[in-house]
Amino acid sequence: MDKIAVLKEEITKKLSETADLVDLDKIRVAYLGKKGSITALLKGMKDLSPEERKSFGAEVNKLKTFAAEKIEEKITELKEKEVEREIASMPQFDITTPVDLTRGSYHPITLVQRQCEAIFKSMGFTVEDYPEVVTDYECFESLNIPKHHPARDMQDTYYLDNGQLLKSQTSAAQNAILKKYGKNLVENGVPIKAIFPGRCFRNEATDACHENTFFQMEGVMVDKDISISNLIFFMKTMLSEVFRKDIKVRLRPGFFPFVEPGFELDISCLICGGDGCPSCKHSGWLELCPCGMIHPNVLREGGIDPEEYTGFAFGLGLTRLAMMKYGIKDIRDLNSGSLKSLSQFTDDE
Ligand code: FA5
Repeated sequence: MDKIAVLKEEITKKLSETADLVDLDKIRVAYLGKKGSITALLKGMKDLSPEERKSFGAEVNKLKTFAAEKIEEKITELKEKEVEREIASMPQFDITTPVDLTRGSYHPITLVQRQCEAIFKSMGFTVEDYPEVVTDYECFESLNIPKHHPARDMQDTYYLDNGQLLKSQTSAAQNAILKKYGKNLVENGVPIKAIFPGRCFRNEATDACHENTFFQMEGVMVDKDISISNLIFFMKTMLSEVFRKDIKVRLRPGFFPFVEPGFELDISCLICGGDGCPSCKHSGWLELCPCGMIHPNVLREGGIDPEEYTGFAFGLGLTRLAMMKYGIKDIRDLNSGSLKSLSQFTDDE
């Protein structure tokens, strides 16, 4: 058998026996490398006669191509086997088996907020967003609370060095909303109907029903001939939709410089059933949603003529609403970050 046939057989045998890429590379170097057997055959051709060189050269080149192709094929084969081995060595699991994944859940305040938004949207209100850092003008002066007005004492908050403050009430957005939609009201007769939920801050001693950081949801409606009956209708609709059961409500006079007349809307405490407990300061009632007819000065400051238009505003205590809806006894649990207590609530919409 000639040298070429011997080498061909040898390469075929070695390739069939090798099972890893490192050995395979050694075979490549042994035959096709600088000092490899096939390379040596090519180098030796210089000693042949021109005729022999031609036919021998063609044979050696065929062998070289054969070896290169077989080595490439083997590389592909071994790489595929390696992937198969890796897959086989991966832990096997049944994807249909139920897994114990701890699922996240919405915060009770988010749930109540979303529910209120849906209720008011369905009654034609827009939902507005508003910053947490506001000016003194937004939070107080535009709301008929000039500097040094005693009503400010109830809403001490956190002040920034530049004079801005963390809003103590969502009413801080009223002026901007009146200005934003006032033109559409005056020129096109489209009533202003907006709610704006948001986080509020107060420098407040905390107890079971007071937090220094809590949520409110403001609502305003302005048009011609808006009266207290419109206000009562929207408040009643909202509460019956949120609680989906009869709850005792009382409306009593309340003072806020930005409404006239002003009311406190309280609900009978759902934690104690009205008997009195720490969640309702032992009164049996919980202040939930102060409201009233927007003061003429506030309308005027918002660019709306109080001789022509009237409106109502309310400031729903969203955090307290969440407490009542979910039977949370202590408001401080809501900011506690305790997943154990917070994750038990689900969206029941
Ligand atoms: C206000 O903040 C007025 N801006 C509400 C308003 C709006 C009146 C529009 C008239 C017209 P008050 O300070 O009472 O009012 O707060 C409103 C509601 O927010 C309260 O009834 C209560 O539900 C909630 N709230 C107030 N302070 C706290 C607190 N520290 N912790 C938790 N909830 C609070």
